[in-house]
Amino acid sequence: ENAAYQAEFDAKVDAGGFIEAKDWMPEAYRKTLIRQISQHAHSEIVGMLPEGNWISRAPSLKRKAILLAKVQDEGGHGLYLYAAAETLGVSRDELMEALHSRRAKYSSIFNYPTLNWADVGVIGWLVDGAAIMNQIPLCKCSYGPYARAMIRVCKEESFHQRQGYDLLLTMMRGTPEQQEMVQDAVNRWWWPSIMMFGPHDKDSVHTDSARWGIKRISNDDLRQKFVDATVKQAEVLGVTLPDPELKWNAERGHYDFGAIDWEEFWNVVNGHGQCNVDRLAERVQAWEDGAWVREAALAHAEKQAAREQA
Ligand code: FAQ
Repeated sequence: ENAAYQAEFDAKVDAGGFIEAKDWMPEAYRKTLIRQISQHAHSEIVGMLPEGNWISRAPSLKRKAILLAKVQDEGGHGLYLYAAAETLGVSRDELMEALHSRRAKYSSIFNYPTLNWADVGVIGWLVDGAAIMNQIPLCKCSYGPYARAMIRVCKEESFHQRQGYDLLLTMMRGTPEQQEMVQDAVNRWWWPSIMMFGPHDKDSVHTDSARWGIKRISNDDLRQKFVDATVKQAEVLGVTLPDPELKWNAERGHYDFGAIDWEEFWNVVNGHGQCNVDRLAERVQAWEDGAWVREAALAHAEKQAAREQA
């Protein structure tokens, strides 16, 4: 019986169709989706922290309003994605427990500190830029609830990317000090941003993910697309990307770039980056501080249910 279900599943995936929550699916497919979607959700939620750090110090009311909206959007993406993961039969509590006990990962990028105001712009430009590059193909991934969530998320990320670029353009038209802040931020965020795409394809262990139509484009191909798109944007902005080996390769039709420091990448992924301890501590604290809200909501729901029965 399973073989028939499997054949139906394979045919649907091969034809570019969507698998829905109540459809039969291989256990390994369910597992890798829960892993990826929940880690994506955790990244959105932890990703609120580096920029959240600047809300109270934004230089104008306009920039503060933009930043507030952006950080709220990230919170919304996280909740969307937790809900998508829950359709696969895992509970919100289990997902949170996995994050808080460090069993689940979140993106390496959010373990770097935001040291100056230009960091907010560079996160929008490079980090949201990389996120969009990675998420556009996910709009067509084989799992319907994840694919549909990605459509709205990508639209919002596109606003995030533009606000970052706009912020940087403004600073680059400003004083020499402001220009230096932008270059300093670019120097610190460039390499971590291209690490976001994950290990080289040969070291990417979740190869089934491509076969099942979850990842439509590989880590290295997405990274290359991102580098190719970003070089021209850096020129317009008037900043230098901190890679002396970055140059156009006419034969390949792509930019070549220098070697990634994988030791740094795995160090950060495995909990030893500059901010890992603080980020997680903040999330755990927020969860504990919010306990009374969860209790109140549950008590309210119980009361409502009892009233309906009476
Ligand atoms: N950081 O076999 P692969 C955002 C792990 S955007 C940490 O290649 P896979 C928006 C990987 O999990 C950021 N860990 O894995 C925003 C696996 O470990 P595991 C979030 C990483 O899954 C912007 C191991 O290495 N976006 O939040 C990283 O096939 C601004 C082996 O790797 C997404 O999550 C990394 N960078 O490919 C918010 C997108 N890379 O799970 C606020 C969806 C790899 O076995 C402000 N996710 N690892 O323990 C994906 O597309 C994929 O999961 C990849 C990794 C491409 C990230």
